[in-house]
Amino acid sequence: MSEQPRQSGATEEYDVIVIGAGVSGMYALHHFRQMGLSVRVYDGASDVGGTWWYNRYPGARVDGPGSPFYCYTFSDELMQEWDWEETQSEWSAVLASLEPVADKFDLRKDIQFETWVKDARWDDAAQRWHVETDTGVQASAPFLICAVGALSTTNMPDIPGLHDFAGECYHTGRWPHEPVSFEGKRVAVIGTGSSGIQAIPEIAKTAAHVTVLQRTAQFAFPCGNRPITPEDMAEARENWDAIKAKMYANMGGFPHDGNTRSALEDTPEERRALYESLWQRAGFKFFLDLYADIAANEEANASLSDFVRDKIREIVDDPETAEKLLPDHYVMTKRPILENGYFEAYNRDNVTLVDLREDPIERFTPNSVITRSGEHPIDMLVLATGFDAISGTMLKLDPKGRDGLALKDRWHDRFHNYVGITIAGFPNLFMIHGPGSPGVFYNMPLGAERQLAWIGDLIQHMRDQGQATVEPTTESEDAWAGEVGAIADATLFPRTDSWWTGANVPGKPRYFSAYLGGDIYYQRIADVAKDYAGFVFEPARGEEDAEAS
Ligand code: NA7
Repeated sequence: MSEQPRQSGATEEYDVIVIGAGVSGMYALHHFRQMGLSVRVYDGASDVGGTWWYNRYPGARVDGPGSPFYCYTFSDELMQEWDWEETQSEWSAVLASLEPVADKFDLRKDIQFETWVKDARWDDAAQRWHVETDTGVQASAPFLICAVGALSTTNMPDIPGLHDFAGECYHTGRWPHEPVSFEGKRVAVIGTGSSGIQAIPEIAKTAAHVTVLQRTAQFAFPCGNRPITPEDMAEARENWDAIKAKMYANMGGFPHDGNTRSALEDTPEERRALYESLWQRAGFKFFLDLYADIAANEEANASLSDFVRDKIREIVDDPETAEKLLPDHYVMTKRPILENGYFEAYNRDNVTLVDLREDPIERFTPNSVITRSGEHPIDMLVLATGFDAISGTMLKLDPKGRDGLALKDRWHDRFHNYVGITIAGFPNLFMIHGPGSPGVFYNMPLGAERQLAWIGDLIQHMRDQGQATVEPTTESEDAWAGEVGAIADATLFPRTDSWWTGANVPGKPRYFSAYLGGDIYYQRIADVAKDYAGFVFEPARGEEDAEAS
């Protein structure tokens, strides 16, 4: 293996092909290059950033624990050079933090942008993945890294007449790069997940009218965005080693201690007092400092749900609107949302809420949306309808493994995988943030680094042992599924329809597929790497034949 790509006929040959130049794909390129491998990355976008390159809708910002710790840890220099300005950075600030990474490590020279991988196929005789792009590139490599994003394939609603709508229509996950003006326009927004809830108050500032079409009312918490001062940055830089160690040891990959208490250890008054103080402080730390059993115990869960519902009633002036905004699922079992004036937006004269449960959409016309109760004339439609998440982009890629086995067929009933990274029948294919891994339940840049380090170690092990291919057994996949399922079943997460359970996409296998154990996952995969139990290796074809003769 070498750093230099080769050419075989019309096919470009590399050691590693990476699909996706988002946070994970960028680090994959750097990491494998450091190992002395030749790497090629393909991405449909025209620059780095993945999800952050696409999700540039108004109000889009980090809705996790936030900057400066939503970041790579592999280079200490980056922490010395980055200058974050806000804890909940806007999408543009996240891109502005990734672009210098691409510059510093000269990543772009090995990334082919505006190039969509339309076919990825295992060639068993050559023991290589063969990739074909929509720009006509043919490339092959023994290793294929699918850094395709957990939130990248948009979920488009199937509503009669939608395609007849003649006004402007945008999906939040594919927002245009040109400025979009809402000035004087009547805008309908479908979807009240994180994207809709971030966008609605921003759109309402200038639109003539906003009609929110809500299918499920959501629990949303104050975003608590605050400036990061030069002193904050200096402190982060100074203590970076200790902070990193804490991130590695923390359940979610953040430098945070968390709360190990049960809600049931406190009286109802004490619980309310805690919720109130967290609400006032605001930000993602609300969730990190909550009782440990909020998402596992019904009584604990109800105490927080009641608190948030009361907050919504307090904030929203019109009692009828407030009532429609009250969620009725277990709090935290859909992605918890950080909002910036979402509930307050309903106190404006130009925002109307339509509860689709009692007043469903019947159809679109060229200039309106018709719900059961009547017609709403609109100039613009914003689809904040989310993603075919976690497994959706792998299914869209639909790689073909041994004997032409299509991933869609392998995954028709569930997302079979081992350690959340590998799939039986798909040798040398590795997923980042795929089903069976913590994915969106962990600090995603750090999670990608840790998964890629593990994959790099496995590739090194294969080089040392003279092995050409690796894939898991179906037995190890089943055991892994049992482990993932057992952890999830101890919580309330599987009881709610969400994109975590695949319920937002009709026809998708419906179950909770993420590994909820946080940092325990990384201990587990480190244990697996001690002897790679559960995997089958094959030497290079020529060597196997030579041994047999
Ligand atoms: P989400 O969280 O999946 O939200 C999508 C929203 O769109 C949600 O309210 C859905 O209702 C609604 N939806 C989806 N399809 C329809 C149809 N057909 N009709 C009406 N309403 C619909 O996606 P986001 O983009 O907001 O957030 C994704 C993640 O990105 C987020 O969690 C952050 O981590 C970043 P439902 O709840 O399914 O009833």
